[in-house]
Amino acid sequence: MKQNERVFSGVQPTGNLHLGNYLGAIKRFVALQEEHECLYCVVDLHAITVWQDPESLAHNIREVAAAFIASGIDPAKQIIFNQSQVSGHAELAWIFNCVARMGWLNRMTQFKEKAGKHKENASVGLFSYPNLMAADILLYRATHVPVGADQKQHLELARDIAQKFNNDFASSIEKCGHEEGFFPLPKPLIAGPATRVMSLRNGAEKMSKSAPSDMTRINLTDDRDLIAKKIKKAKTDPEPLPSEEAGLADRPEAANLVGIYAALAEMPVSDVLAQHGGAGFGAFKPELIELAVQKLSPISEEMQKLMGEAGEIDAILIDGANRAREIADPVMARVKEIVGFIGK
Ligand code: AQP
Repeated sequence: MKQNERVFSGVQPTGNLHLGNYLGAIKRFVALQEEHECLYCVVDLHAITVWQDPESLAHNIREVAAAFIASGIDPAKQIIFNQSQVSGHAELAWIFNCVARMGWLNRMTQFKEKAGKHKENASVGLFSYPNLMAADILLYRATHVPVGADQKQHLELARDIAQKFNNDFASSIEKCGHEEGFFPLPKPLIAGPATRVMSLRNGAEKMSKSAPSDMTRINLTDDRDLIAKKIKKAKTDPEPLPSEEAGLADRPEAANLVGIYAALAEMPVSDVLAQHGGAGFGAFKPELIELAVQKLSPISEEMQKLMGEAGEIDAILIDGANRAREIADPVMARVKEIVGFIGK
């Protein structure tokens, strides 16, 4: 790890954690922990930008923490915590509400998709969600953020906010004796064959927690039978798999299943096609089912075990929050000084 490098990322506790969340984010969190100092956050403040039933929210917070641990993140080495326990996230988000511009947020496609036709009824929090996300990252002056492709635009906004803060307060930053470019410009880490896992029923739609049909996604809590059923029923086309990647163009469902296979097997798409090119889905799907069950079952079994020990999960989150605060509090104190606030 290079000096001053720090990884931050978050997952919303909104239920139905799925294969896209795992391959696009959580699996990559695990890989990064070997070489980096990492903070992995259950972003519960983000979750309430749309209505959450309080009892389900508490369950879902523990479930995301359980998924982190069951996937292999070591809570003793890295920091696992839930966002609402560290008040700096909300405090810095407010300051960023005053740095970010309406025009920037108006361009965010996720808000447009989530608010849909009922924009006037969406919460103000849903609109300013990207400012909170910028605060999550910059509160720890994190430099690298592993996310799925859907978060690229929000990451670009976080960089714009960091840059504008650094510019707007440049003379104060200097006067307070802090280094020029107080906030780093965080880099998105979006790589690999599964940065955008698609719905199993429609290759044009992202696999998502909120899709009404459970058949569109593989949940991390699904058992062997359910995984098999969902993959068997996944939409495909009648052609056999191509032997070259170019042959997947205009075949979104086929590309999705091959991408999932590649990410689970940790091999490039070209190798998957070298092995399975020419096979029809009747032959490929059982292979994918075997692989998915082999990789996901240990995680779901461990999650189930951990969920039976809620007290232990809560203790891990409290410990993580204490350690997160040790990094966040001095940053927040400096931000307040830079902005011109007085007092402790
Ligand atoms: N389909 C996906 N493929 C790859 N990565 C994905 N991520 C989400 N969906 C996919 C990544 O998972 C991380 C956590 O996501 P989140 O829970 O914070 O929020 P989200 O993007 O809103 O997740 P969903 O599942 O799509 O929920 P809804 O249905 O509410 O919109 C992020 O790094 C995200 O990129």
